[in-house]
Amino acid sequence: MIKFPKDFLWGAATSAPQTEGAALVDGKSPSTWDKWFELEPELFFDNVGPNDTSNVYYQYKEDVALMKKMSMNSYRTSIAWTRLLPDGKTLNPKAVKFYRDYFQEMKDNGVEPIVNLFHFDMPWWLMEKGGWEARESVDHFAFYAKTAYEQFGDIVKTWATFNEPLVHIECGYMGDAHYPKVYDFKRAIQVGYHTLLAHALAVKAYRENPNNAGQVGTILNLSPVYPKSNNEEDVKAGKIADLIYIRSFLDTTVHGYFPDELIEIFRENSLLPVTEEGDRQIFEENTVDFIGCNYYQPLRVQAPKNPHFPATSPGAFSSYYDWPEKEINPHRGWEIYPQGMYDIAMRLKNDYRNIPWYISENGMGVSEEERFMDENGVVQDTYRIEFLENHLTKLSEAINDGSNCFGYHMWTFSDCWSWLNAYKNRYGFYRVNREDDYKRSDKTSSYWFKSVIENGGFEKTDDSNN
Ligand code: BGP
Repeated sequence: MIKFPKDFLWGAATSAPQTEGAALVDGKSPSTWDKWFELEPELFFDNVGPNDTSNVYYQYKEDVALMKKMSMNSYRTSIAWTRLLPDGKTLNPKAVKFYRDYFQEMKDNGVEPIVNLFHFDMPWWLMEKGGWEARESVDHFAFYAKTAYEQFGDIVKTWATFNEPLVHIECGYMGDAHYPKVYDFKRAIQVGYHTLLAHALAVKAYRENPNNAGQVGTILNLSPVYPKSNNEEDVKAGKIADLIYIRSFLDTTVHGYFPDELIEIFRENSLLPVTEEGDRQIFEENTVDFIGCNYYQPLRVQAPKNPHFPATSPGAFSSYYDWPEKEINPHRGWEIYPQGMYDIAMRLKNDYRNIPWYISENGMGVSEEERFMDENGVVQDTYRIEFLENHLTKLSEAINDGSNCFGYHMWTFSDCWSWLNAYKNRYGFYRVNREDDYKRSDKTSSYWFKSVIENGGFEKTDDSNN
């Protein structure tokens, strides 16, 4: 039997822009996603945009009832900045009502809300001023955070500042999966710096108000880095990738400072961001209470194929390594590697003062899941159960080895909109039948997970191979 601690948090995660819909309704202003869809709808799978997601703005009660049915004790979503403060300054009473009702509905049904402030959804008005590249964004964010705590802090006791800050930096400034889709490492570093500073100021805002008696943390995508081999060049590449993708976020938010080695690399290559006096102290004084770890896949690297200096991209320091033995989820193209969950759990224990943390996302996106629907309309997602079993087994090993993990959240609860991929890949415990008034229907993983929650664990089946 794989057993978990008694008060373990069991639940699922999502975000406002991926579920709510009602993108420009009741006073909400556009985010970069709303505007980008207006400008280039053809980039979005099946032309489905953020105005047409899972209708949670109107159907949240239905979802919360299903959470209760599954015996879940916690759930993470985010607040849309553009709904709460459409112009960055003026409180939107309809947003206050919606979120208060939604979070209270969870509470009333035994589901603890974990609320995140930023899930890739930069307000358009702020993007027009430069987004996270502009220093003023950090003060706007701190004001938004303070407002959210004031409006919902009596109901919500666990707050996260950002979801996966690496992603809007990397996909927006070193790739084309997020707006403004430019490729510029130096600008990306500035965006990263302001994001982390905004995070620290949001932590500060929480602690400054004595009425805030809960926890504040952040949610990072932590993909453990594995070099191709033990040869010196590969190991060095691994070390730098780890500095850029993991330590720049974890050291700053947990320890309160940027790693010296990273500062040195940026200095040598004229990549240092613009900072202001006093910033260092803000980082030092505002470390987190907990970490949420989103774990999907590891990061495998090797010595850079085409080293070129001065560095214009992280590719100058390491190259991606395609491990021939990897198991892959072909729908998303992501490696499946449960051992990575154990390794990151032990890293948090050993290098990050065994800080309290939880798995805030882990899951498997599969396309055309209607193929697996049985005659009763239930999606037989046995592949998802196997995925969960294998990851939870590794997580329980890490807990037994002393890692301070307090929960597990699956991505996601009911199928949701996945950015440019829209509804291509489905991740939920429940199917969202968009063509049938967004009705929710069961997948077998929801029955399996309910029994795990109720039994505090599960009996491992023979055919799972980890
Ligand atoms: C994480 C994000 C989520 C979610 C998930 C699945 O990186 O926090 O927002 O989307 O990944 O990825 P995708 O939707 O790209 O398939």
